[in-house]
Amino acid sequence: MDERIINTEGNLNGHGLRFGIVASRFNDFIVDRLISAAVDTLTKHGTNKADIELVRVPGAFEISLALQKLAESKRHDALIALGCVIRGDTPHFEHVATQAANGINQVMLTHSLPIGFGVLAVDTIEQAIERAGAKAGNKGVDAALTTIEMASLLRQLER
Ligand code: INI
Repeated sequence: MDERIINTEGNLNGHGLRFGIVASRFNDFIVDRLISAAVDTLTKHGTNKADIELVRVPGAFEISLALQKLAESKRHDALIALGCVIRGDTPHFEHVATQAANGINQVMLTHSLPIGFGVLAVDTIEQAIERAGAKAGNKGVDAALTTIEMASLLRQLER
């Protein structure tokens, strides 16, 4: 890295940061694992449990509306979206998964608030299990790490 340029990067120190998590109940046997992993990751990186607010919504389609209300409240440094859409369960898989992703992105950009994206969109239950702590890691961890880094980056960019 050229040391003459101004280099700004977030870090993984979650101390003093406040997080809101919006998680859907649909496929809760998967989503509950994402929530546990996300909360563990935040606390391992220094965030107080009292600074983590968990909001549950019925399905992935409802996540963005709850995120929007949390964003409007300005109580958090960053938000995390957790859910699980399984193609096998529904012919309107594409709508639910795409609208959830679009809505989350819209809230993030409208409010300039980082939102970690941990909504699984998979073909089968097996693939969901793999991404919720089995073979392919846990997307709750990935979403939490990304969110800490982006919250820390935005704090720096706002200075
Ligand atoms: N919601 C999910 O979170 N995951 C799914 O797999 C799913 N399927 O399969 O239908 C799902 N549907 C419900 C949707 O998110 C809304 O809650 C519902 O359409 C009411 O608005």
